[in-house]
Amino acid sequence: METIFTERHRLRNSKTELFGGQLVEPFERPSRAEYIIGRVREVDLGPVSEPDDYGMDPILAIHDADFIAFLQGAWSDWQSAGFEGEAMPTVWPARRMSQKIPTNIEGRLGYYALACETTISEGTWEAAYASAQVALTGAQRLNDGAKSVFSLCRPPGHHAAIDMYGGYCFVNNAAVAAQHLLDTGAKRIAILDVDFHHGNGTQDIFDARDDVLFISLHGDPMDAFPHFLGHADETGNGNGDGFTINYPMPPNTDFKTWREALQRALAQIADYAPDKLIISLGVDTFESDPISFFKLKSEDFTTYGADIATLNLPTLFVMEGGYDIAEISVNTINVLQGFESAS
Ligand code: SP5
Ligand code: ZN
Repeated sequence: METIFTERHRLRNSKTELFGGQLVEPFERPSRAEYIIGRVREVDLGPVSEPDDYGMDPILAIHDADFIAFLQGAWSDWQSAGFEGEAMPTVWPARRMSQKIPTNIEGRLGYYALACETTISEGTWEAAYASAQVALTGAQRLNDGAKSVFSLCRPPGHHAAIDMYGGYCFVNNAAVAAQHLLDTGAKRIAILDVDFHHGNGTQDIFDARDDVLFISLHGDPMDAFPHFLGHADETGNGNGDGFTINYPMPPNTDFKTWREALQRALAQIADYAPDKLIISLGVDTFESDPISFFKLKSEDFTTYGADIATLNLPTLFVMEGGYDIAEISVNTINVLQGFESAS
């Protein structure tokens, strides 16, 4: 399997995350991608290629232009305001308040943020842009005939919505890739999100559409981030009614239960008969993940990679979360090798 990767991910290197009331080193850090690309090379998964540059249009096909302009300017606006730390919001347009977009950077951060743990730092936009290009290049490889591709995206994307960032995500890489496939001939795309966290951004983007089936397996939002989307009764709206499917699961869910949800999801994808499949691949379902509460073991990742291969669809794996840095590389590559061994 070919891997798409760029060192430009290192441009996302924020120093602070708000966690447990303290500023800590971010869980989403450059070493994550270095561990994973190291394992790709160690097991000789396949060639590693640089992304091509598809420009801004595919990003603007998913995200609002004012939101993207905000991301592009946020760091310099924050610096111009004279702040010393990294950019984070402290105030939001909460219930019954005005939804007008402020001119001031503190107001703008609150308007566009869905969470404040994720600070914006120098280079964040440049890395997010490069990460989207990694996803786009992987998608195009499927168009060019590849059976499967691994887009080693960093920063991740699935929490980024039409006009919101947070949860370590800025641009929704999987959504950008899906739209590219639709714009280049596909009629139906399925996105299966196996990250521990609900893919609220992807759900938001395709909520009212029937050309993308979105299915997510995740920690119940009653107990887990992002807390405000991902319930089982969210099934899509308008034309999209029935094309969003959520499998929230409780703390300590083990692989047996998780795999039953996966099997149901795979059957639903088969019924939908998509042209291509995108996996939002987060490995924070691992039993030792520092911020999550599922109990998957390393060998389970191999098993479910093989399960996904039974769909026999052209498949793009887009990297999302996974934070136990010693193990994420093994678990990620286990999914890809499990898939390949069953293909
Ligand atoms: C892409 C992705 O996986 N983003 C996840 C962002 C989660 N950020 C908030 C984490 C809050 C975790 N609270 C955990 C308590 C652990 N005891
Ligand atoms: Zn996650």
